[in-house]
Amino acid sequence: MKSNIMAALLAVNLSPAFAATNATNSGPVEGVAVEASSASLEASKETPAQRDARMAWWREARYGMFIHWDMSSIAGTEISWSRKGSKPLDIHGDPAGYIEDPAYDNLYNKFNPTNFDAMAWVKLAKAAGMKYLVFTAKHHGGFCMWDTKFTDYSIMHTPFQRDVLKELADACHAEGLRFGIYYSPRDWHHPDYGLADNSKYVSYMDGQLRELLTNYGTVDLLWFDSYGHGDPLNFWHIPETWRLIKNLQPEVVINNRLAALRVKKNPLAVTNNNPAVSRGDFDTPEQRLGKYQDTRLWESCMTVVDAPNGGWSYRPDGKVKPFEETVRMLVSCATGDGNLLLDVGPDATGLIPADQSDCLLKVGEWLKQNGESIYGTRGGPFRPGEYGGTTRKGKTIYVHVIKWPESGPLKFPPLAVKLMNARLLGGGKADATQTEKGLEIAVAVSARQKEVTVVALEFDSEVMKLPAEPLTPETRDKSK
Ligand code: H79
Repeated sequence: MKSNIMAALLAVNLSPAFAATNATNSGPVEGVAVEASSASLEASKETPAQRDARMAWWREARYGMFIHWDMSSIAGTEISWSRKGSKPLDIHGDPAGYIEDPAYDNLYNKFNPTNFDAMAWVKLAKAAGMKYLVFTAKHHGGFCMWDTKFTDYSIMHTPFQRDVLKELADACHAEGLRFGIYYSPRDWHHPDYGLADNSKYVSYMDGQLRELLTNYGTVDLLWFDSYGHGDPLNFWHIPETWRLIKNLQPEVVINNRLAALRVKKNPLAVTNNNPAVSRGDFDTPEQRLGKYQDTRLWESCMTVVDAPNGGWSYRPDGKVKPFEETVRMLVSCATGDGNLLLDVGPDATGLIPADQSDCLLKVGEWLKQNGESIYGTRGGPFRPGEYGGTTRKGKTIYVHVIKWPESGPLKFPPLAVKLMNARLLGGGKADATQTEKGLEIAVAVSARQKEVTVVALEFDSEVMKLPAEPLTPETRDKSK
C-alpha cells in the first residue's frame, strides 16, 4: 500500500515536465566500441513507476557514506594504486598478467584492526545525517574484506579473522541504515584476471557476487567500479552477471559502471532495449560535483580527505576538507538534483580518524537545522549559479545562498505560483517579495550563515513541475 502511494507520487515528480538537460554526469566511462550482437537478455519487466518506487529510498536519501578500507591502511598509501605490480587491463593499458608486489601483497599478514567497531561507524554515519553506507568489499588490489570461499587473500586469513563486511551489514540492518557494497571487477592480484578469454576470472567474480548477495541479508546497493578494458559481452559477460544479481536481489540499486556497456552506436540494441543494463540506475561523477541533471539520477563520489592521487583510503599525508566546503558539496549535489557519497578512510586500527569524523559531525549538525531542504527534495526550479542553488518539495522552494549580491536583494525570474510566506531555516527573518518581474529575497547580513543560508519560500501550490529555469541577465548580480 505504502509503496503504491510512493509510486504515484514519484511518477508525478519524475514527469517529463522537467526541462531536458544534456546528460553530463555519466562519470568516467570510456568509450570502447563493440559490435552490437544478439546477446540475449529479457527486457526488464519493471515499469517506470516500479523503477521510481525501487529508487525512492535512494533518491530521497541524498547523502551517503563511502568507506574505502583494507590492509593498505597499514602503509597509509592509496588503496590498490600504491601496489607496484602491473595493472593489467587498466586505463593505462598495462599488459595483462599478474606481477607480484611482495611489500603490498603481504601487508595483510599484519592486518589486525582491533579497534574496528561496525556499530560505531554506522552510528557515526547516522549522526552525520547520512542515509546509506557503501563499503569496499574488494578494491582493484583484489583483497577481500569478507569470508569468501573463492580465495585465501581475505580478511579471514589475517590475524583479525573477522568478517567485517558481515558485521557492517548486520549493524546497518539493525540501525536502519541502507547497506551498499563496492566491488571492483578489476583485480590486479588475481592470477586469472585478464587471461585468455577472461572466463575463469568472470566465474570467480560471479561466484563472489553470489556470495555477497546471498550471505549478507538485504544489499540495498551495489557500487561497481569500471571494469577496465575488454569486450563487455564476450570478455566480460555483463548481461549474464546482471541477470545473476537481479535474480538474487531484484530490488538492489546498481550504479552505472558495470552496466554501462561501452557500445558507442546503439547500446540499447545489445540489451534488448533494456536501458537498465546498458546504463544502470544512476550516473557516477567521481571527485567532481555533478552538473544540474534532472533527467537521470546521479551521485557524486567525493573524498573528505584531499591527498595526492586519491584520498579514498587512509592517507596520513592528506588533509581533511573544511566543513564549509563539505557542506557546500552536499548543497551543490542536492541543488543539482543529485546525491553525494562522501568517502572516509579508516586507519589500520579500525578507527575513522577524528579529523574526518569531526567534519562529518559538523555537517550532521547543519543537517539537523537544514535537513528539510535536502532530504526528499528535488533540484530546481532555479538552476544553480554563483549565488548557490535551489531545491524543492511539495509547495516549498529552498533557496541555498552561498554568495549574496554585493548590494540589493537576490533576484529570480518570475514563477507561475503565488508566494505565501518566506522563512529562514534555523530562525531569523527573510524578506521575499513577488512582482511581475520576479522574486526578490533579502536577509540581513547579521542573519546570514557563513557556509550557506537557506530560505524556504512557501507557495500556494505545487512547485515540482515547474521547469528548471536559469537565472536571466536581469536576475543575475550585475556587480560581478
Ligand atoms: O575507488 C575509488 C578509486 O580508487 C577508483 N574509483 C573510486 C571510487 C578509481 N579507479 N580508477 N580510478 C579511480 C581512475 C583513477 C585514475 C587516476 Fe591516478 C587517479 C589518475 C590519476 C589519479 C592512479 C592514481 C594513477 C595515478 C594516480
